[in-house]
Amino acid sequence: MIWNEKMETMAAQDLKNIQSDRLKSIVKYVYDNCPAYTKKIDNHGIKPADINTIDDIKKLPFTIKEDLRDSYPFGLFSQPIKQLKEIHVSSGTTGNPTVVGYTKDDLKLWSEVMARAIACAGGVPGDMIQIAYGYGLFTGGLGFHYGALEMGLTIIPCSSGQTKRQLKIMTDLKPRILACTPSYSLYMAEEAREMGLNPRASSWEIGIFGAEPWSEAMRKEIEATWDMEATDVFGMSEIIGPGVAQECLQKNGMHIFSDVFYPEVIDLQTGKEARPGESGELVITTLTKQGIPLLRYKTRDIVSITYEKCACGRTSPRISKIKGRTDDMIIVRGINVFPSQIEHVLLSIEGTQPHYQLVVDRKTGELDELEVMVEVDEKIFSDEVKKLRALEEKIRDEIESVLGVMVKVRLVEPKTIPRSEGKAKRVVDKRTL
Ligand code: DLL
Repeated sequence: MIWNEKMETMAAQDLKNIQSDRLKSIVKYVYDNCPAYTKKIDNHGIKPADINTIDDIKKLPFTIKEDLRDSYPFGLFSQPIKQLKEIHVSSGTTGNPTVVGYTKDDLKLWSEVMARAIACAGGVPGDMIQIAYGYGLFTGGLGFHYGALEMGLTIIPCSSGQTKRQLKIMTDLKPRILACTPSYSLYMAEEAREMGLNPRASSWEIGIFGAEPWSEAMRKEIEATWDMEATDVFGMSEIIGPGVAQECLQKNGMHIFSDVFYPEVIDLQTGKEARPGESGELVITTLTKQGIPLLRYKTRDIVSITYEKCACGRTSPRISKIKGRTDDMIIVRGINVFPSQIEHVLLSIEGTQPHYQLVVDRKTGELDELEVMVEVDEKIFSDEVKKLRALEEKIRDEIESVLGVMVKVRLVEPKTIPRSEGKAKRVVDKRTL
């Protein structure tokens, strides 16, 4: 079902008109209510009156993560703190954490877009959903919770972790929808087998997986393992949390709810708009948010976009799977490496598991070394050394041909690589650059 027929199937020109009206209002709103934005817009040499249609968005300055950090904790807010009904804080690796907050209307918006997302994945009112994203300061658990409430689902708010208990709950209560990170769904499958359960017999028919990168090959793996439809959900705390974009069952790009989150894709080299189908950095403007609206926020996520109508009937643009980050991308001997490229190779090779970790190191005076640790299944691990070597070589050759950089491959026993109940840690960078 389509949750909001009007907004999600609107003709292109009508959508553009709404986006134009909303952009005009939001620019004036932040200019009048947030001194940091007043300054930013003034410094950019424009006035809110210069913004009349959605195409004028290009006249606006970008907002970056550092703007949020520099104005920590509340400097980019457009509403007094007492108007905020909920605050989330994400820990960064360096410097101040990022603080975001929601007014009552923002919470309504979040519920609305998450209801759209769950419907887009195939959920209908009356379904039971097991939410195994973390609840708390992370936006995953509560975002799904609000959307499910809005939709009229029966919620099991498991949060992440306590895997055996999750599986018992699934077996006994028989929820139809599972929401968690893709890597956690595979971890749960391992535990299920250990408990003597057959994952393919599970009650889950739909999975809504996101918060971390995953590949098409990983989707196939999850779908085959659990006998379910695995869909991708995208979002980030700064914009709203989960609920920025969601795949429908065509599984051909994530519908971005562009009447409220206006997307641009910016070419990394030229800084200009990338053509549809070409990769670039996703930039989002929140068109209706009140607490902490952001203009042209640079997400650091690399995607491509298409404006073609989807067979599901929705007219919203669709973004590709996240192809990498402008920052988590690692550079090894001058070559850009995305963990997703390696994942892709591993999943195409028999016997390897989609549990892997990249370790980058640089000894003094030497070149970067990239080691790929790959788990193999029990059967392969107990094979003779000759066979293991051959498999290592095969993986190495394939990775090297994709990346164009030398790598070391180390096969490790099942369950050696640390599992995560949230986002998997794919890269360990030991270099001091
Ligand atoms: O991860 C929000 C979320 C929760 C999304 C649950 C989906 C499901 P943050 O913790 O702020 O918010 O992290 C945002 O995670 O910029 C992406 O790099 C990455 N990310 C989120 N969804 C996907 C996805 C939540 N489907 C950052 N594929 C984003 C790849 C994703 N990366």
